[in-house]
Amino acid sequence: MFVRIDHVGIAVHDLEEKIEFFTKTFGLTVVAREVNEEQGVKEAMLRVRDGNYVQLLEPLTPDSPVGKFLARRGEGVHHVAFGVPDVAEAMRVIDARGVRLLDERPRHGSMGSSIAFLHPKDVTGVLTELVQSDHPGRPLFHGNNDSPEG
Ligand code: CMX
Ligand code: CO
Repeated sequence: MFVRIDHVGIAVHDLEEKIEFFTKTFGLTVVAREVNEEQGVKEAMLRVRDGNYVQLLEPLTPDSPVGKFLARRGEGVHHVAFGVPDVAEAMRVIDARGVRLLDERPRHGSMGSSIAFLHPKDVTGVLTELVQSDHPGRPLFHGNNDSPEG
């Protein structure tokens, strides 16, 4: 059901400062910036290659998911996001396998994607995000050898 690692979400106090660090140190490029009120974040997507990103997340408020995480643990990896062809279908299957979904239905994610989160306690402590995207810069599969047909 997972077709790629779409992004690693990193919680930061100061988005501008950390964008500067990641672009200067690793040569990554910012491909999208967004304020997502529903998720309580100001964020930037930095491209590793098409379909694979680093997502930098600054909380909009201290009581948002990322705000609470920063207060408890400080800056660091907040979640891992996997690309799926159909997020609603993946949610249905995963729910049936007994993993708690944090979203009842897909929500709006970066670059026009549809996303849903799984409870970290049910995924060995890793907050897990599912991402469905038809963005041209986010191919479902990489190369011929990666295609589902083999
Ligand atoms: N990764 C792993 N564990 C986490 C976690 C994270 N990111 N955030 C919280 N937890 C753990 C805490 O450590 C805590 O564990 P203990 O009870 O063992 O101490 C437990 O979950 C509860 O923590 P909390 O601070 O009380 O947080 P809440 O239960 O209120 O919320 C969670 C936790 C995961 C349900 C909430 O953060 C959530 O709904 N997240 C999904 C939405 C989200 O994170 N959006 C921002 C990103 C948006 C994007 O990627 O686009
Ligand atoms: Co994310």
